[in-house]
Amino acid sequence: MLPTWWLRAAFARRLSDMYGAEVPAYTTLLQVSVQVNDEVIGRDGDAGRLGGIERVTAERHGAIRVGTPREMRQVAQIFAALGMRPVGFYDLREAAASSVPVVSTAFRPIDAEELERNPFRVFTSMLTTADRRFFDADLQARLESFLGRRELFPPELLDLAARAEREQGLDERSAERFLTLAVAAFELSPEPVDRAWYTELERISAVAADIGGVASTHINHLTPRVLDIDELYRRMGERGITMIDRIQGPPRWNGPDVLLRQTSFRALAEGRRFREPDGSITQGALRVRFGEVEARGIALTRAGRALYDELTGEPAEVWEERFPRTEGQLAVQQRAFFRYEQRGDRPRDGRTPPDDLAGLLDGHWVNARPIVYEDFLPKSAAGIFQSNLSDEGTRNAAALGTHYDQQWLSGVLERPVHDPFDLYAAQQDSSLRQAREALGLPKDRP
Ligand code: OOG
Ligand code: NI
Repeated sequence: MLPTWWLRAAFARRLSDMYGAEVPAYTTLLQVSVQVNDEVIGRDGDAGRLGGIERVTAERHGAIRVGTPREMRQVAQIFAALGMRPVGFYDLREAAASSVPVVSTAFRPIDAEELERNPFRVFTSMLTTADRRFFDADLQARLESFLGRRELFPPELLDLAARAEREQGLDERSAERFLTLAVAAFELSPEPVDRAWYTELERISAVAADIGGVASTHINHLTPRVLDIDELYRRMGERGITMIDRIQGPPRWNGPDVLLRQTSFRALAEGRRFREPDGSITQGALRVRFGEVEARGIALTRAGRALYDELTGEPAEVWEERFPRTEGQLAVQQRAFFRYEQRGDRPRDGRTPPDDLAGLLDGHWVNARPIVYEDFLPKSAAGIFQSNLSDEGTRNAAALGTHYDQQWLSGVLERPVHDPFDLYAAQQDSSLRQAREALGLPKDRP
């Protein structure tokens, strides 16, 4: 029996091989990432603080886009087979200035142990076909009928996924079949694209065309993790690959790495066949798939995140004034999440440990190890979408948007959508309770 985590790791590896064959610049990005990571590990003894080199080297996130609640539910089933749960709700309609008519979640492992084994995550977006700001009633009807007719995932794949979820793994033969079908579902289809339909949607939004203009889905990008994203950015430029003009997320600064910094290169023209209005088949190209890379830092609490949101776009100097400058300050001010452990190496000399976190940290009674941010940032995600649109698209600002939220998504998926803050807080709290118990303190502070 091959367990869930093995299936996840194998899927991530095969998807990466497939994408490398389809988008050669991704392979270059991987090579440069490995180079940069090796160098950072070589020069910085503390580089493993936010994840061991083995995890970081294998670490990827992917992005996919689907059209309907039904397709979204099927995706959730496939990822459930891989131990990946929906976490977070992102409304990119609001976060993006251009026309990005989608709402999203991220499928990822949620237990620390599972994340350590393989943290593969997939940012998954769904087209908001009912949103009048983007689609009028006539287009909505045609779009939904087109999407309702297509089949992204064969029944055999979904059956195997349900079984893998139930039995928490698959026998070797079924696993092989499952992985083959799952990877194939995210390959670029050779089917000709209907030119008129695609163009009609593209006028509204290139994202809408990418999702609803074709009868299949595909992996949109795969993102490796690097330990020094500024250095990677520079080197990609040297290799002649043009990156977008900036790194999204916090600035490079003289303080702890927090949340997520990302950058990407522009979508490349890929050859695609088209069915023209007169029925003829022509050769053309589309630019939809790109390459992205990211550096991950410490997960922030709601209070930390509020401060981050306030400082968005501010330069390093402002961060140095306003953001906690050390991990210790982040911990004591409860701006970031840590895993706490009692220090066994410290002679107690008959003293009683203090009852507050600051005292425990100051007196070196406990160690605080940062909890890595495993999620995404809506503004960065919108920026990533946007940087790859050659055209703003159109939207009717006067029309009313349709409301979607985390609860609605849970209903669609028939699975709970987890709140990322709750997941980090649970990890932190249980570690702190254990540490306090080991120090002979009451588990919970009164
Ligand atoms: C997803 C964009 C968001 C990220 O890393 O923030 C994303 C997409 O382009 O489908 O992947
Ligand atoms: Ni991404």
